[in-house]
Amino acid sequence: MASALPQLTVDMRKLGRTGLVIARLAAGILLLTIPIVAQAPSTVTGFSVTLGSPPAGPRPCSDAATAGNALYIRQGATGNGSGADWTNAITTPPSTLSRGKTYCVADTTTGFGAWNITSHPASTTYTKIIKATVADHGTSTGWSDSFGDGQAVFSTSGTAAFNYGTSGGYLEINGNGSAQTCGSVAALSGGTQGCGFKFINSASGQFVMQWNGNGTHAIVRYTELQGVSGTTTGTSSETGESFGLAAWGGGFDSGVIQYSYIHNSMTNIDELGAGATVEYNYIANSRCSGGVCHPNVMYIGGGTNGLTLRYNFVKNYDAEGFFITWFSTRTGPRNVSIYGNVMYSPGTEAPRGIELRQADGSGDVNYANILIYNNTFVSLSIAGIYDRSGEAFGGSCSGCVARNNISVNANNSFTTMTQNNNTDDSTTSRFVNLSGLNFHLTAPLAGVALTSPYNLDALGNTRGADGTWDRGAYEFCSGGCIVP
Ligand SMILES: [Ca+2]
Repeated sequence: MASALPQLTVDMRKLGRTGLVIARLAAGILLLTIPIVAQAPSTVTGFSVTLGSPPAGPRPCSDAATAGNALYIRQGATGNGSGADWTNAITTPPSTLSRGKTYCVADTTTGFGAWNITSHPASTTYTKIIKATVADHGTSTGWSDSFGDGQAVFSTSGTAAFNYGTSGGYLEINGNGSAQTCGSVAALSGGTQGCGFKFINSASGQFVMQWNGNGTHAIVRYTELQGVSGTTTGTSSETGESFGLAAWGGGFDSGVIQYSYIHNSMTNIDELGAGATVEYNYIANSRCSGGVCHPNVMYIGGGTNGLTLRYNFVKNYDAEGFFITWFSTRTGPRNVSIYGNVMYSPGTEAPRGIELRQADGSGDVNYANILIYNNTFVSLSIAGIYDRSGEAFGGSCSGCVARNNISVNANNSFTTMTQNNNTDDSTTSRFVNLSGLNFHLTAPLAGVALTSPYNLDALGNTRGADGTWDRGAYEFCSGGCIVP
């Protein structure tokens, strides 16, 4: 995946099947050979990116089986239910998790109902819930490859399709996929969302995945979360307040959501705790219609102290995108880095990219250290970056900085923010293929050089390696970009 790529100037002509890259430092003198993950070669044709096959990644089920820590879950198994192998698999996801175990889960047939976890002993040793695949399923006893070529689905029309209702934390939910199969890279490269786990809540005003008050250091990856608002434009079928992944009251501290497809809830991510990372996700259809609802892509509230929000693709939503806000107390979100995201929402009600606003009748909320770098905002009828400090009940913003962003048909209002090298116009032709969701640039568009970790784009390209650090989510690389 992108993070594994070498952070050096790479000559694409020398990228071969041998697993070696000949890298050339800027000084042009030193030659290095660097081992990379073996995979089929990716290609760059103009700026149309074709992904290679996924690299061989971690094999958590196989590793757990080797270590003697694996338990197996398979709907319809007819053995003794001990979980010792696929024949004797557990047939219903347990409400009590055994700390440190790896639960390998087969494809479902009719689908499970809700998974409500009520007991999980506290420890910093991770417990893992892993989608079994053909390539990674642990024991072969009782296994059929037909158990590992689809999704494991959990659905409800109740409170939550997944609920973590205990305090232990350190839980990983992993659909065992790749950037090519789930999340923003797949969405923007013509892939399909083949996430290993899928949680569905078909009820209005409820939760798909709930970590309220619980779940420190949780990890969710290669997972699909589907809510109830089914339409992409026009009137949404959701009339209540529904949530995709929610962590009210301090849940999901230091949590990670990555390479996931989160869609069709009023607010798709809501109120994560301190220190969370949200990256490489495809987030779509944050929508609702009705008097009580107020759709946001991601509600970032006062519990947020430290948040990395990067490399996501956000499409089709009705109101605030990434909403920096709070109420009740004066301390709002702080220490938030938002970079390398694409937000695109033509034809929806009133989308804005990043909005900073809120207060209550007793005074303004204070936001601090909100950094907005190298994002691309397109077709957002209200705004791209929208700082509403200065309005009555607008809040106030200190250390809020916007640089190197591109807004096309998405007007910015920086108000009190520090800002430079941002583009705000209606030039859709600067993108390679807007209707095809290719937001790469057709030509350089110089921004200002920043420091690490802002020096890579979502595909792992080093910004400024060709002498020009470009604006927007994707670096323009003279001579071609490297791709996953
Ligand atoms: Ca460049």
